[in-house]
Amino acid sequence: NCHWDNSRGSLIVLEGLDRSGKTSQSNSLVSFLKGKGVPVEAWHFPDRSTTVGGMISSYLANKSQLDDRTIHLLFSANRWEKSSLMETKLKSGVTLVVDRYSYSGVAFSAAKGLDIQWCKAPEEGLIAPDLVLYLDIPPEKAAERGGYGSERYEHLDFQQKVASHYTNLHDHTWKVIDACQPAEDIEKQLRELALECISSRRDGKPLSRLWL
Ligand code: 2DT
Repeated sequence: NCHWDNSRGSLIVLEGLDRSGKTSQSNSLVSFLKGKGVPVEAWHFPDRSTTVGGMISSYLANKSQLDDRTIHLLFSANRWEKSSLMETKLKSGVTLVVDRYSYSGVAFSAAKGLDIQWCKAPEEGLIAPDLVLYLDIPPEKAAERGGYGSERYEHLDFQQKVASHYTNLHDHTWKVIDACQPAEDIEKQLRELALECISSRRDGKPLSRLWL
């Protein structure tokens, strides 16, 4: 274990379709980094623990109805309400591994037919990730894995639209990982990419902001 102090933490985001393996891969990555002595926390959006998160959760469970723009803005508000804590953590040297972020926000709402620029606007100014790990799986394969729950978006035709919108969001921070590989191979690639990202933060690269 080397010294991770005197540098800010990294913002590492995992994205991908439902059933791409995102959640178990982020948990495994966090345990690995902890074992390396990296100060790290696992985060997840939507954060269902807040008042806004409660509204989102009830919408996802089909227990409440909201129009597409309203729910979009709530997802965004849910990131904004966490953004100052996020900044404090990163500046104090804690790396955050975040399961879903603004890319889910845009891809899922755009899949409903909302304008992409409109979808991106409320995300502008949120902290930009240092690294986005995209677990790439064909929607048909993800559906074959089974285990779609009863939540609103867990249908093949909708996931196909989401996948096509994710493709348009790739930028220089993205690494696309083939999510059809054995879990151990994916794990290994994520670990390498994360460690590389965390060590390069020691050069003091400042936090940047999304989409400005
Ligand atoms: P989880 O199954 O990961 O809890 O996600 N979603 C998520 C959006 O539509 N917009 C967002 O900004 C975010 C973060 C993806 C629940 C669902 O919420 C969708 C799946």
